[in-house]
Parts: sequence; C-alpha cells; structure tokens
Amino acid sequence: MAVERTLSIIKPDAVAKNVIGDIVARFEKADLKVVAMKMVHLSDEQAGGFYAEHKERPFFNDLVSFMTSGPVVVQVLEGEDAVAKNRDLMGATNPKEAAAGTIRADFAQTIDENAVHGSDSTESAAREVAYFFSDEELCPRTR
Ligand code: RTP
Ligand code: MG
Repeated sequence: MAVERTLSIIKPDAVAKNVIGDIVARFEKADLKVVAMKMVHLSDEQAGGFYAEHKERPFFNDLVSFMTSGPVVVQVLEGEDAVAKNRDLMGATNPKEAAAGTIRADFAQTIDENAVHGSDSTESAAREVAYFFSDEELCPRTR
C-alpha cells in the first residue's frame, strides 16, 4: 500500500460540540499523521467552490449554509492508504447508517450535519489539499 495524503474537515457541528480533539485522536490512533492544519470560518465562495461538484444537487444551498455556519478545522492527513482509511474512520455519509464506532456514528445525528469531510479518491485529495493549502504549508514528518 502506498503512503497517501487526504483532506479532512472537522465540520461546524463538531467544532461547536467541542470534539476537535476527540476526532483528531481517532486519526492519530489509526496512524494517520497531521501534516497541515488550520481553523477557518469559510465564506460562501470558499464553501461553494469546495463543494462545486454538488452545485446542481438539491442539498447544495443547505450544505453551503451549514459549512459557513461556524469555523471548521481543515487538515491534511498522511499515511498508508490514507484516503480509504479516513473514509472508514468517518463512516457512512448518513450517521444513521454509519457503522458503530465510526466518527459519524459517535459525533453526528443527521446527514446534513455529519461532523467530518474526507476526500473520496486520491484525485479529489490532490485537488482538495491544493484548494486549502500551499506547498509551503504542508509539513513533511521527518521524525
Ligand atoms: P463529504 O464530501 O462531506 O465528506 O461527505 P460524503 O463524501 O460522505 O458525501 P457527499 O455525497 O460528497 O455529500 C457531501 C455532503 O452533502 C450533504 N448531503 N446531503 N440530504 C442529502 O441527501 C445529502 N446528501 C449529501 C452531506 O452533509 C454530505 O456530507
Ligand atoms: Mg464527498
């Protein structure tokens, strides 16, 4: 398996619940390393641009409203098979269908406010990492 990078966002609902540390701990326990991290209150333009693939979907406006409703924590996670591993840790999009012990099962209640985002492919990851971080902001781990 290859070492990959993936983009993770701790969404406004989870930040409001004060569970940033609990969620980051899940990543660290699974051997994913944080190589970039920032807190940001997204603008409509930033959130809409990030979720541009969903522009025509009926939930797009609600999604942008939610993602701009409070600050988020944006991270780049690095590790073996990071994209799929992060998606496994997150659980299904709808928390009601998420496997027990996943982040969405434990920290979210509804599909609209589901605690975390994670890139869904290595191609999405490359695009999403570059959307939020410059090369200089990525901190390779040397120890
Ligand atoms: P994300 O992009 O946030 O990691 O979530 P995901 O891949 O699991 O789901 P995706 O299909 O990319 O949808 C993005 C976000 O839009 C909201 N959504 N609502 N009401 C609905 O049917 C619906 N479907 C999706 C969710 O908040 C989802 O995380
Ligand atoms: Mg998605």
